[in-house]
Amino acid sequence: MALLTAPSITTFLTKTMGDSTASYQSSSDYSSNSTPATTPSTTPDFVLALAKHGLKVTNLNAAHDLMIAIAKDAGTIMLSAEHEFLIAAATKNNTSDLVTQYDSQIEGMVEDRLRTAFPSFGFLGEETFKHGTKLADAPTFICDPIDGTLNFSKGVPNCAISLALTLDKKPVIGVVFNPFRGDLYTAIKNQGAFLTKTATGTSYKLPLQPVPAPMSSLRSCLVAVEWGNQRKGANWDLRTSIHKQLLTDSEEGGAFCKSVRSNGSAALDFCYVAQGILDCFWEGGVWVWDVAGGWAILEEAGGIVASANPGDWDPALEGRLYFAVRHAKRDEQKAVVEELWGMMGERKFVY
Ligand code: LIP
Repeated sequence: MALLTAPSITTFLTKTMGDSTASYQSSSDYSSNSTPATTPSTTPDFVLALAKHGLKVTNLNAAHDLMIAIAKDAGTIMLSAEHEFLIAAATKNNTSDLVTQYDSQIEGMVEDRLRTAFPSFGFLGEETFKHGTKLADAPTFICDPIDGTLNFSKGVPNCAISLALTLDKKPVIGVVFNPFRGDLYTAIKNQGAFLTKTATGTSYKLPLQPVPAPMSSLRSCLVAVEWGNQRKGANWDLRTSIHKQLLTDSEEGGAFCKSVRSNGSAALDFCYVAQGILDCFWEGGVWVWDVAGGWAILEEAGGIVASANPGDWDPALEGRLYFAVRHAKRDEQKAVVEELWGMMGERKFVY
């Protein structure tokens, strides 16, 4: 397990990532028992993408540090939420789709601070999203002020603020913070992904198990699924039938996966897959703000994101169709995706 102390990460990044051509060296206080910390600082493509937008790695690092500071302040707001306002949560699409006054309060704070520091960047937030808005190629902050609002309103400690920065519609920074567990997940493209336990300040490089356990098939997987809040029609039939097929004993034609888990926060599901405590997460219907932060973290932790629907290995961030798979050998990741796609046959989510 790779372990860093919080100040070490900052030193590590600022020492080595001063400009877009800086080489990325392992810090002397980085202690890993199996994975070297030497990650290439930049790929040629990424250097070009940054240059196209007039950015340097130092700009990404500054955005990342600010996003962390903001996420921690959002966490303080979440921790101090008052019961009377939580139970007064309003409904959005239906009674299982909630919004509290804290969602709007946090998003307002996030937008103000990010726009002040990076006035030329775009901003897309769950609570202020206007239907039909499309993500631009320009640098854009994406914010889900509280992912897992239902959990939050009920006091289930599995919810988080999720922030991302996208470039060319791809997530390049992710910050996901669950203040109830003190779990801060962070990543910058080509700089690795980390889990910091804020109670102790100890940081771990993700995935926690750098040499991944074999993942021969869905049978070996603990699979994250969510139920969503659309509970009728073809999408619902497909969702529930796949959940059943995942669980069913192979003697009756199912995948007989270890089990399924529904955590109530897509952002955290992505982070748990990045961490390696869950093996994969199959989901259709959530939105770009639910997944953008976790996606950046998962990719930096060696995971992949395919589509929830068969055939698409390069799903759009805004496409609402995701199958996130943890760090593993490439052929094992591919086999698990294809096994699940095979279970779907001709059926597809339509969002
Ligand atoms: C929630 C998701 C969750 C999904 C819910 C909802 P919110 O996001 O993260 O996984 O099942 O339907 O969309 O609304 O709490 O930000």
